[in-house]
Amino acid sequence: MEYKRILTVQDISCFGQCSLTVALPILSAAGHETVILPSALLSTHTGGFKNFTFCDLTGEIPKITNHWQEQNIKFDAIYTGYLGSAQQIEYVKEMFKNLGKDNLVTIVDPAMADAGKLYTGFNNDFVEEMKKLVFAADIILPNITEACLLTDTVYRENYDEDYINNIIKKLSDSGAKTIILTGVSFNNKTTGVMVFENGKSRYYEHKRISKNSHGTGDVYASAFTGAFMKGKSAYDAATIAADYTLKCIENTVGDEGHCYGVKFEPVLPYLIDRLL
Ligand code: PXL
Repeated sequence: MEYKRILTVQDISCFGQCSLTVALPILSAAGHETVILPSALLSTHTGGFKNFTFCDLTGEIPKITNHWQEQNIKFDAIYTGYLGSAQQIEYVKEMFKNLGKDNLVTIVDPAMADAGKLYTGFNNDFVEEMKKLVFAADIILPNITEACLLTDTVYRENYDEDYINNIIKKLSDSGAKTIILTGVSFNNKTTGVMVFENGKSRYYEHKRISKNSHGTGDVYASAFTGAFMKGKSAYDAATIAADYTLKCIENTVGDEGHCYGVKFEPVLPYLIDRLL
């Protein structure tokens, strides 16, 4: 059984089932040693809450990573999610250089936008910095909005395969290696992921639930990382993560009060089974 040491860099949103409060349990359930580096501390995530607190932890990052270097602590994978500032992107690039074991896998979820809009607090300068990180990573997991921002493509709600293939080509031409493009939907009933691996694209289509849930990108990227680091191919990891995320959404839809995240915890046994 693969037991890998994975560093994940993203914020702690204390309430809201996203970023580290999702990544740590999912990666642990996938059977990996999970090391966290919080990029910021927020009372809640920024999607739909007002007056949330935000404590930027950029200043802590080099202190923590310097200590790890002194202790010769190295990682099999570095997986990044929501980063709080352009400076943090610089630091992550240094981590890629300094904190990896020989076969380091770098996985970047450019968590910064959805449904055609940047998340609160981000601007175009951040997008420009994020391009540098994305094109230096082994695997990226943008949604369509993020992929459009990364490739200077006009975002469209309705599109065809040519539009998606063009985005994948632009990402690949800019240096992206393995691409997991999430939320790709060609009709009302289904959605899926376009996986570009070893120079070829493959689409995985599954049921679409109309509810737009918060935090599903983080659930997806964490499950993908857990599965990929178990030795699955990118396509197989992408399908396992898609099936798991769908089950998390199904487990949440009936509960109108639970709109800030998905109830991913009771479905962890399903993910574990798929990884055995
Ligand atoms: O789920 C992505 C995410 C992570 N962290 C914070 C967020 C969001 C999305 O809005 O606000 C703080």
